[in-house]
Amino acid sequence: MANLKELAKKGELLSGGHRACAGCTFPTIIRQALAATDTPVVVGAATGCMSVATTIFPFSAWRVPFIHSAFENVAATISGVEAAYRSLKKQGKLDKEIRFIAFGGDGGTYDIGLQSLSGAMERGHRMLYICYNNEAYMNTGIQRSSATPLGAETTTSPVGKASYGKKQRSKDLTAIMVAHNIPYCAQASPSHWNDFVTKVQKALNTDGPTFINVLSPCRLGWAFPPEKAIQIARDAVNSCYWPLYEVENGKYRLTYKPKEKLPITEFLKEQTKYRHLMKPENQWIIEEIQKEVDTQWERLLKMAESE
Ligand SMILES: Cc1ncc(C[n+]2csc(CCOP(=O)(O)OP(=O)(O)O)c2C)c(N)n1
Repeated sequence: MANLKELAKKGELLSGGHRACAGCTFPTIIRQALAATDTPVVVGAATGCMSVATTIFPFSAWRVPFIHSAFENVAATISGVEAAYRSLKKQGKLDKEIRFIAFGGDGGTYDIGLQSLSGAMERGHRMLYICYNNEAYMNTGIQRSSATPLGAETTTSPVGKASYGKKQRSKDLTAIMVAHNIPYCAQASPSHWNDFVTKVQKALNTDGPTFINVLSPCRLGWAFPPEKAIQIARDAVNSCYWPLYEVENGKYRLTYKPKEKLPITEFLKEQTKYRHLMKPENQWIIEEIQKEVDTQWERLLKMAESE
């Protein structure tokens, strides 16, 4: 368990003055993740909103060493840095404890960077990969990704007479990462800071590859008033749309159980990308989404109970 007073004393490792939209959740995610570190860290980020908005040349909002890599290879970049670190340690040229974190958006993680992420995890580098998942390619204008949910409107899954938005469900990347048999894997949300910070601490203390998928509501692509960002993340968790759980050496554990499971409409209704679903002719899509959420939640409960 993280202690808020202790975390606050550490100071922030992401400065103000970056160019993220007001109400964007990734600055909160970065701050929470870096607050969890006790040793120096080296961070890499794939091309995407996070790298673009925090490192507009010649400035950087990062108060830690930072490497911007291409869209598809931040996991390879950071695994290379980690390998060099291990070599220097072995040669006796370095004795500091340093940790390595790679950040990627869902486009850079679920889609284009999946091969480099899979490779880094399989090779067993001691690094944490954090996917900040805003469920679309936001930096280039809200195109659908494989993390975009069923029925969501994006510029490449537009809503109109011939279309109700994205026709496919989102890929379950967390499950794909669990299938890599890495020692630590989790889902988190910035609305539950203690849960997230504790997960980052656990991941960084794990001697091996680790992965955390964090939901990152996007003010622009999901379209909600800036002040609602964290509430929307909380609704995602409380509707069980985005369950908080961890898988440690193959063992599933729910890290948060909502007292009252909200209906999925509570989460959907705040976002413009689902506005069309509120029409009677699209009611069936909401029912589909609810069914999928219920099925996945039941599955997760069973997985956690059977351990
Ligand atoms: C190989 C490659 N394809 C496409 C692009 C163009 N591009 C840059 S950022 C981006 C979208 C990033 O989306 P995501 O990873 O989800 O991050 P977000 O911007 O949503 O934070 C795209 C398509 C690129 N830089 N490299």
